Amino acid sequence: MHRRIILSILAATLAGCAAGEKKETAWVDKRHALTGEVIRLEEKDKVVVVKHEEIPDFMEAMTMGFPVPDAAEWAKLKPGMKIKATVVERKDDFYLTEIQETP
Ligand SMILES: [Cu+2]
Repeated sequence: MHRRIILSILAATLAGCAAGEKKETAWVDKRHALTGEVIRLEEKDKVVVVKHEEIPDFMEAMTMGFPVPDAAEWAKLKPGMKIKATVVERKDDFYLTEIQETP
């Protein structure tokens, strides 16, 4: 009986802490415009390696990999392709979407 009450209090306290923590670290995904060129495709991981221009407030110009979660977008990518896309920056990772080929 007591044990159950104590467990309930503990659960309520933990839930309170978790809610508080969530509020403090509330994250809103950020979207950044990317311009670059596809260098290669890492098929197994669905990662496209892009030589991209500077992305203001996010990163300088470099060559790096971006996960592409959308299968239809992935299927269109080819090495040498010039692209514009959106990098979605999440709390712990990022991915590439809204990929468009540019001339
Ligand atoms: Cu980069």
